[in-house]
Amino acid sequence: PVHVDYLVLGLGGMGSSALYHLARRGMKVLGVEQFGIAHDRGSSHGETRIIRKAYFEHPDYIPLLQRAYSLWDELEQESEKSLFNRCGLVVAGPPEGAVIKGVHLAEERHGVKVESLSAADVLQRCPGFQIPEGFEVTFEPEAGFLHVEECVQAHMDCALAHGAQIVLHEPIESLIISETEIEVQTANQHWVADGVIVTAGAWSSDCLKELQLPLEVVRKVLFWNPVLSPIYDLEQGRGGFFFDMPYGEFYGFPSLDGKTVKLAEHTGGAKVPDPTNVDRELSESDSASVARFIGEVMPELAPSPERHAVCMYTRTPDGHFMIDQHPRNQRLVYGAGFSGHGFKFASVMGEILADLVSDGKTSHPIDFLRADRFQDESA
Ligand code: PYC
Repeated sequence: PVHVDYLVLGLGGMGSSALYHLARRGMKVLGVEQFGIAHDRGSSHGETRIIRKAYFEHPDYIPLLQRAYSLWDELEQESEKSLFNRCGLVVAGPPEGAVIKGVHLAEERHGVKVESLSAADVLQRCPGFQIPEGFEVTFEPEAGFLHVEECVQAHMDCALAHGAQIVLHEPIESLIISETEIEVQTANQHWVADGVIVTAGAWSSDCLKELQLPLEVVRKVLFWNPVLSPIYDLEQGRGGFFFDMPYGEFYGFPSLDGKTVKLAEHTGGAKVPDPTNVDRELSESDSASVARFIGEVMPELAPSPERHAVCMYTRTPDGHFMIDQHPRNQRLVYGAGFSGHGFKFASVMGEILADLVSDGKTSHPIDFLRADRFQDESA
């Protein structure tokens, strides 16, 4: 086998960032990807991803988000690309629901800037939305969206500029982990590495079979529906939105092209037995819940999509990420189970994974994301 210092397996949102962070520290690193750069086969495609700090999932994510914001800014400067649009985010739901309560917890614990919108504010801030009876509406002005493929491309471009090497279109066949080194085999290559980062998204369980990670991959459909008026346009000052409805959570973005709005259901999704062969065709039942949401909340949007894309969520049992090191070899590091809300963290996750593989530790507060929380449950 050919010796390499560091390998990063999987160059999507998280892997491209890990590659960049190792390369910018002057480490010798090789990235391996089974598809191309910024591909549309995994979980880092579809034009846009929400970024926000009023993190209703758990307040412990907020310190990581503070760093993620700084690193996205740095990446914009280094790549000279526009990656982050701070258009703001409307979050609406029942005041006693986990989403609205979580937004207020973020405000209280970490001072995240959030405005509570009155009915009159709603008309001004988010016209074109019919707010369900009894809902509370908040607006986070520093939230927005990331251009997802451009972010992956920027991390890759900057990683290559710092000397990273890459091998594309090379699926991993096996990973052999001993206490001192890690062997990686593909159809054409055999490497032995001092440290390996696994950021394989929906393929993480396959890649790390012996760890039996408690991950479930689900199919998610993203929709672009035609607008009936310019009311949702980014150019008109509109932001993103996230609604906690009684039948699911729905989110979307302002219209970037003046013709369509991208939106999707965050909850639900059919289990994917084989991520390489996920069904990418649209069936009638795929759009039913989004059409219902549009009918109830977004009267200026057509209920049938003009186009769609299929991506995957890799979910953990509690919906929180899994960042850890292999119990037999701490130099095998993985970031997995981003559960459909991870992309905004890619900038800081790359830094954390690079810390773990090169130093064996990180100063970032990630204990709540370690894998042993699942062992504790079954003990
Ligand atoms: O992270 O805000 C988010 C999000 C919403 C839907 C999917 N991810």
